[in-house]
Amino acid sequence: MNITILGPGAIGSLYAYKLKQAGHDVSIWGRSPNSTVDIQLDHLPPLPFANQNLVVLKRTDLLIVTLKAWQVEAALSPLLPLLHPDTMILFLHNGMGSVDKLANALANFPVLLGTSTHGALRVNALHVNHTGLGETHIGAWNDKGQQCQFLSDVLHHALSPVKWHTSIQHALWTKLIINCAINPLTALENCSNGQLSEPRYRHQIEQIIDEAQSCAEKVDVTLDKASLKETVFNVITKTAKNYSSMQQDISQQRTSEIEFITGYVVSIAERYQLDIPENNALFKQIKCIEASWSKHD
Ligand code: KPL
Repeated sequence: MNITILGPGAIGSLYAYKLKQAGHDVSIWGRSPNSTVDIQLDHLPPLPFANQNLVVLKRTDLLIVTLKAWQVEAALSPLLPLLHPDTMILFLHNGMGSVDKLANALANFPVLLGTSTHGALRVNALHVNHTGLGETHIGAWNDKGQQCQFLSDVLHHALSPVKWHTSIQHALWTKLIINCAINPLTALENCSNGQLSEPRYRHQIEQIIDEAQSCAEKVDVTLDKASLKETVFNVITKTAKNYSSMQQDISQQRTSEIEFITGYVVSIAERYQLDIPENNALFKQIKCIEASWSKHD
């Protein structure tokens, strides 16, 4: 297949390399001004990828969007008119709501949503390490996307395991709630994921999960509170040494994904008039930090 990765950060580069290794014709669409970019995975030899090539983009069968959620609208909008209408578009990033912002422009493409728990660390612009084996879950966003179940086999062959869901909302909300519980707290406390296993955080984390779960219920996604808590604390243990993406963004004064993580839950709560004080407070605190940078500019 002809595959393009839009936003070759850590996860995007990992997928680019693995798909190319599996025999696909893979190109990237990244920030580099170079027409070819070498990507190295772990200690494997670097592989060359065409970058920002319009001819290649126009004939791409699958576009995998691994940008940060807040970058999606601005980066994807100018590219959509250039794509063949049969191009499958798979969104694979933290957070929810980025696709809703482009709903009209995306309606005629086969669109899929996914979530991945693979650990990937970008050592530098050209080198990525696969730091933790994870899973990828994908499913359709629209009817045309429902016809693309074969994609899970294609991706599974390159970077297993990949699971297909007839309804992806459950998997997306589960990952969203994991991110709501871990990301803002680690950013505010400036700590690793593992530090959240200290008993003093337990009550707050449980509150965050309960509130987010009640929002999921309002949009007909039923999640079990007890197993959600178990899942969140398992992720904290398994990724104990990692620093969450939000901790890294905030500590480096980069815009975080808060709008699409906690902010998404806050927007659902507003719509259904639910009281979610813990998530509201975290949302405001992170937004306040982000706003303080621009004031100093
Ligand atoms: O997805 C993550 C992130 O950092 O964004 C978790 C699961 C919290 C792992 O660090």
